[in-house]
Amino acid sequence: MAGRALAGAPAVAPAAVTLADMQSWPGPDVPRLPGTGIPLRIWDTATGELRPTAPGSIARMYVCGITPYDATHLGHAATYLAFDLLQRVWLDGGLEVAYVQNVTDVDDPLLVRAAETGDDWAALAARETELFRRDMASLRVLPPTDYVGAVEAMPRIVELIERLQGKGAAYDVDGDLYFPVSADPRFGSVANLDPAGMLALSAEHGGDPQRAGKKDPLDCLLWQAARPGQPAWDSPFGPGRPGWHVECTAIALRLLGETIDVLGGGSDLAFPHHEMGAAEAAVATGTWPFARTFVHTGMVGLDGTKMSKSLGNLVLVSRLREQGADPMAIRLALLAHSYRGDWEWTPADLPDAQRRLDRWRHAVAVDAGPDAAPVLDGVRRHLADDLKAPAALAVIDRWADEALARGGREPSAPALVQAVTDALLGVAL
Ligand code: 5CA
Ligand code: ZN
Repeated sequence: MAGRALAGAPAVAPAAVTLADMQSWPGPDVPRLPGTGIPLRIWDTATGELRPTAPGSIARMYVCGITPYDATHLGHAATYLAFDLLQRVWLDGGLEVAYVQNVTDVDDPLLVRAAETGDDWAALAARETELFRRDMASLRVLPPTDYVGAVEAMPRIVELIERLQGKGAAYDVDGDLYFPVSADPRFGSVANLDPAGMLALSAEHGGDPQRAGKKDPLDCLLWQAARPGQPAWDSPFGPGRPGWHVECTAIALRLLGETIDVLGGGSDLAFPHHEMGAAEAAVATGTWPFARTFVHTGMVGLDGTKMSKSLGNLVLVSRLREQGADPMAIRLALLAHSYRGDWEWTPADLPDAQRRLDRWRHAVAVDAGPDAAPVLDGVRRHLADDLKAPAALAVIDRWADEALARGGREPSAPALVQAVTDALLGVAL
């Protein structure tokens, strides 16, 4: 989004600097609720504990965005919804939120898919990013303050690589540049894996532990020299394109500063992506930790396997919408699962959510209902406690059951419940 962006150290006012021309998506208004929200505690992967997020007046969050080579599936949607809830809790607490999300609009999986289908890689990325925007808008996911493509961030990525070079934290392997993980004495403290676990995940998620000439098999690519038939950008290191991790690190450092409150994504990003990003940032800035909390969502599966674009076992948000699903029912279906654990999508999820949505809609249509102050309090408490959405939904369920079974005497209660589901759960009734 060509909008506000932040530069420099924490606790500065949003500056008029911007990195991006990439458009975000239209966000819904978030109603203000009576009273004040509760400060958020959330599970931090790095320390393995629930931690308070205690930002200054501005909360800074970076959430890894899509690699746009295929359509948004329910796993992506569940992940972005978790960070949407997080943002809603912060907003309810009166914080201003600076939220940056990237689009990995040039990377191996995108180039491979484009080559397979004979598509132009940039056109494929543009098309799938546009579909993602529409999916996010339909689900009422709050947009990032800045939505940034890797391609448009190229000068910032090159700057960061130069900065790492200046610290002696870049070396050449046959023309490609690598980041030595040994440069960060705290390397490994995000995902806390043993060496065998790190090697396995590195191979699985875009790393090249087998490549000869590296100092450590885990060292990750900073800049890949141009390959025939692939897009390349000029740089002081020769024409080429950036490695994946350094892209996110560069965008986050540039727009959010040296220390952010939350670095987020699915659990498959904890290692190597966020581990490498945190190490690169720490070496470049001399500041640690890069993020006060590393927040990871569980993987959504289908038929026993993680939903994944590369495997193709997908339930697409756009397909469900085409088939006539109410986006608010899709949203409720995802919120019915705790964000932290892995879970399986089943055919019952959507009809169950639709029934719940219908019930809530009937309940808020009554003229007067049971007192809704405990609903506000309950939903606030559950969400501020590690985003316990299923428990928050149960609070609304209880009020709706009561309203429909016995009615109530509070004429303002239905409107308050509606405002609570809108502001905190993002569900428009
Ligand atoms: N572009 C990179 C991040 S910089 C990337 O991982 N893109 S992605 O399109 O593969 O995934 C986008 C987000 O969805 C990531 O946070 C990823 O962890 C999450 N994600 C992918 N598959 C699932 C799934 N099955 N369940 C939950 N979240 C998922
Ligand atoms: Zn990322």
